[in-house]
Amino acid sequence: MGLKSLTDDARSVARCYFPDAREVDAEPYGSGHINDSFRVVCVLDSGSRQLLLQRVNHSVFRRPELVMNNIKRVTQHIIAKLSEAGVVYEGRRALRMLSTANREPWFRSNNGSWWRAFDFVDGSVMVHEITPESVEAAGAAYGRFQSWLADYNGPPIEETIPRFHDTPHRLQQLEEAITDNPCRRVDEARIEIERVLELKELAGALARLENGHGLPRRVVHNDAKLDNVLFDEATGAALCVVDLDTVMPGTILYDFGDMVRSMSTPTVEDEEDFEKVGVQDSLFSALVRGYLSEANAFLTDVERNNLVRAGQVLTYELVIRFLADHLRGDAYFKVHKPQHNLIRTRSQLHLLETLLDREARLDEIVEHEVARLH
Ligand code: GN1
Ligand code: MG
Repeated sequence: MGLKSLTDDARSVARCYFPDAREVDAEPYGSGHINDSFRVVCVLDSGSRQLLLQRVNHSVFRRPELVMNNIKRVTQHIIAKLSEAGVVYEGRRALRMLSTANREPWFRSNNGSWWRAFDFVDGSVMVHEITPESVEAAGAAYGRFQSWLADYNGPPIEETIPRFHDTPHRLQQLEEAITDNPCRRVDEARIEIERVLELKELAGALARLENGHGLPRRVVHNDAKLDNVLFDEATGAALCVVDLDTVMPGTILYDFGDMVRSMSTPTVEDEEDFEKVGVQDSLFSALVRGYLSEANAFLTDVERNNLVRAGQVLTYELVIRFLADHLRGDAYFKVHKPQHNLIRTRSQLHLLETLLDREARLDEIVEHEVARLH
């Protein structure tokens, strides 16, 4: 469906939340690869109300109702934590999911689409520029999010996408795509395929820690990138973590690894000038500092000692996923230009090479930042 008619749909879905709205306006919002998001303004008699309205991609999230339940449980837990800490909830430190006028937690349209709405966080912006300041603030925001959830003991948080960060499984799916070669794209990706297969050992690194070394399973975000943090437009402070669809049981290393992947290089995920792509000490140390400022208190040694490894594995995993999707004809990630997933693969592979080459230095940075806290 075209973006225009989808935006029209968003406008009419908003009326299921606010049937009395005098006016409804909607515009596409954000740059997610999976769901479709809209910023909606509803003009009501009592004033304007801004919403973040999203159509959930239900071929990715096959049980949207479980996703919404998870989000509800997690956000309620966080709001309770804030109130324990004496913070009056004013809608900016955690998302608040809205019910439809019929008191349903989501809206299912006649064509089978799933929609849900949140209050738009007032005065919030996304920050796309990767600087030591933005990265340190985002690292702290994810650390805080995890620490709030460290004692979560409410109703179960379901695994909504099975084996989401199971890297060996992702590798197996890639190998199948190489064998099937459904779009005849294997040849153009030969060099990348060869390198990914050479690095195979890396795939099982986190799974080995979970099985033999007591790596704890917790409730984690699972998509911890800079774009999923909202910042205060006025002060630049990180307000809250969003995009909670993949909040599921997992290890904190999934989140920290994704932070390294998305915030330790100043470049975007699909940077085509590969020479610019690579981990920078100043960004990496800012990230570790921000994250540990909130997370150090609850981390175990096995978690703390594998932060660098996590960055390598999660970057490797995304290389695998982008490459597999390229070979399968771009069925999963939204693409905006020819070979987009191959470009993403190459860019992330460049980053991975630097994370591998500079491992000893990155471990030193972690040690240094841990020592500063004692
Ligand atoms: C997807 O939807 P978005 O853009 O926040 C993907 C993540 C990837 C990310 C890469 C459900 O997240 O796993 O790390 O793209 N989400 C899903 O940018 O697959
Ligand atoms: Mg996401």
